[in-house]
Amino acid sequence: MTLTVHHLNNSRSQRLLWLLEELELPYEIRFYERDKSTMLAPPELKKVHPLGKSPVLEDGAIKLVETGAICEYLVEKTGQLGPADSGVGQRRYRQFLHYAEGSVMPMLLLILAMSKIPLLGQLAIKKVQPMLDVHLDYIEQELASRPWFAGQQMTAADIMMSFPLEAAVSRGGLGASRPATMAWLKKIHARPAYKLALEKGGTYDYA
Ligand SMILES: N[C@@H](CCC(=O)N[C@@H](CS)C(=O)NCC(=O)O)C(=O)O
Repeated sequence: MTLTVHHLNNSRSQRLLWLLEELELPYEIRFYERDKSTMLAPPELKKVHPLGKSPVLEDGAIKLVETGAICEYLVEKTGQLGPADSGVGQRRYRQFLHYAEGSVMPMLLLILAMSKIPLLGQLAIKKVQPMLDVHLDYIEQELASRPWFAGQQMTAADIMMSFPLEAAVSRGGLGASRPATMAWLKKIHARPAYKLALEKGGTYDYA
């Protein structure tokens, strides 16, 4: 059964394409374009799922949302890109799989929303930035001590962490002062599967 990804341009769903390329699974993409003024997904995505968000993965009769849950589903289905060990590696894997959307993305979304509000928005960003910095410092510390988020091997947790860290470069002040994180970003961007996913997914301003 071919998998179908409902993919919004320039969005978090790029991660799912990368995951599928790493897993070498066949899939087809249905493309959706953001509204140029609001940047929101087009209404057709609501016909696929009531949330109208991307990604949505269809696997036969199964329809899934939430990138982290989709990662877990595909890791379980293929037996690949999960943690290499059942102890500390597994705990780190689970933590970072959820941490990406649960803790880091909310800060970046706040910054994005505030950046659209003249003057007051800039003041609000000054409050949020130190909160994001705590996360970026923690991530830097973690990546300075091992090559991948879960341990010695790349897992789906790295794929989950890609979008928040790419977004943090574009709007969260992530840069040369956090060399381990920047080296990790360079490493993921060099992966053939990452590049293939970029070719297939269309516009993506974060790579
Ligand atoms: N936590 C969800 C977030 C889904 C989400 O918000 N997707 C964004 C893409 S960056 C979206 O569809 N935005 C369009 C909209 O809100 O209209 C996940 O990780 O899948």
